Amino acid sequence: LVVSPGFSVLSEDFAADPYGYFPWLRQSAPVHFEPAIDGYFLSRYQDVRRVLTDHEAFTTETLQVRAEPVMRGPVLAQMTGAEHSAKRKIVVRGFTGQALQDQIRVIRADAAELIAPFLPRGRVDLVNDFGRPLAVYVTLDVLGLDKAHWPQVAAWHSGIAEFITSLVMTPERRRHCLDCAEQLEAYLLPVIEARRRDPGEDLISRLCTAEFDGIAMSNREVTALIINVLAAATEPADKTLALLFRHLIDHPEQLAQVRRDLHLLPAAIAETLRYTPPVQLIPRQAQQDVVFAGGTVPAGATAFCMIGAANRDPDAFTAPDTFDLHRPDLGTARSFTAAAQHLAFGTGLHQCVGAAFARAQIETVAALLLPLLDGVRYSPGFHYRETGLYTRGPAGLSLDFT
Ligand code: 2IO
Repeated sequence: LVVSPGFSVLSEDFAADPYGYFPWLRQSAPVHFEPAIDGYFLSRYQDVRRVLTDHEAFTTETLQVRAEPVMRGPVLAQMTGAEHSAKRKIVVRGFTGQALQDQIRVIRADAAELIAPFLPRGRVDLVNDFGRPLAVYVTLDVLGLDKAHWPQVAAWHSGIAEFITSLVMTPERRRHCLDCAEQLEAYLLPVIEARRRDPGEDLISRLCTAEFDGIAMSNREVTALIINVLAAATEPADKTLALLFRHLIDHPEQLAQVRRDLHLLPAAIAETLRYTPPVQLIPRQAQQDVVFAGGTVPAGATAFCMIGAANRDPDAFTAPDTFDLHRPDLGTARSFTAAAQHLAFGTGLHQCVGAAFARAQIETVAALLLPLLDGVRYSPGFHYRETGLYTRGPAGLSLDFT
């Protein structure tokens, strides 16, 4: 058994600054067992890569308990074989080509609308005033849902996200999260029925009209994929945008370079994802005993891949704790593809299906904001704080400009 005396991922100290613990974890406890969670935490780049690509030894079965109760059915990441490739393709088609071009236009319009009221004030909280509502707005547009319902959908989303991203949960919180999921399911059902009768160009219509093995998907299958997309497109979006601005403000030279040449934005986004991945943990279930240099993950156990720790492993990146959009080992052009060096989108068969969409979204919004937020800086008295162990990002980011 690999217990590390005195250390817990559930401690307040770790929550305050996980990055401070990663060197020690990789060095001295690369397979850290957490009794309260009954899970093994892997922090080395090569070990994480192995877990995510050895699909025989590690499966996504753990999502049956970690996600399915709030997804109301199986998500893409749970599927295997022909079903997985067919349904993944349906979702990919909803996020590429003409669909993506249309989405980019919608994203620009949504961002312009949401930032407008803050421009005359010269101050905006990039997370709470802008990023969070924008993330929900954009997701609703992609799904073809009514944007007027965004506060309600945002509330359901946060309950669902809380369920997926909690390592321990009280029965009361669990009940609250399940209530959110059930209400969202009830809200979606009539929409699904309507799209079956009268499909449009949106993702829900695509899911309703697509066939797998000559058969249309059931309401339960469509619902789960909608909630899957809703959670995956919303939860990390505001975090990534705020982290990008945080790092650029902290590195004024790189901010100036990006301002001068917006073609550097993809590199800045990729480096943000490497340096501070918004999804910090990816769970898998061991199908057999798996021996690592630092310990064994036993058959049946949950292994949590620590993406933030892996992305700062000196065996994978030189000067890993430095934010440098010019780093030669980043491979910007590949950073949003299956050949990415960083692990922010995971890797292997279940690598993020929305990576290209995520890039387009953050790039579009940042390119719109940078010229508007002239002289952008932290508001006086602002105290920076990050929250979250599973998904992690700034609690707020109050910025002044012009
Ligand atoms: C939605 C953490 C929001 C995914 C998940 C049950 C499956 C899968 C992920 C990401 C982001 C979430 N897991 N997206 O880590 O679809």
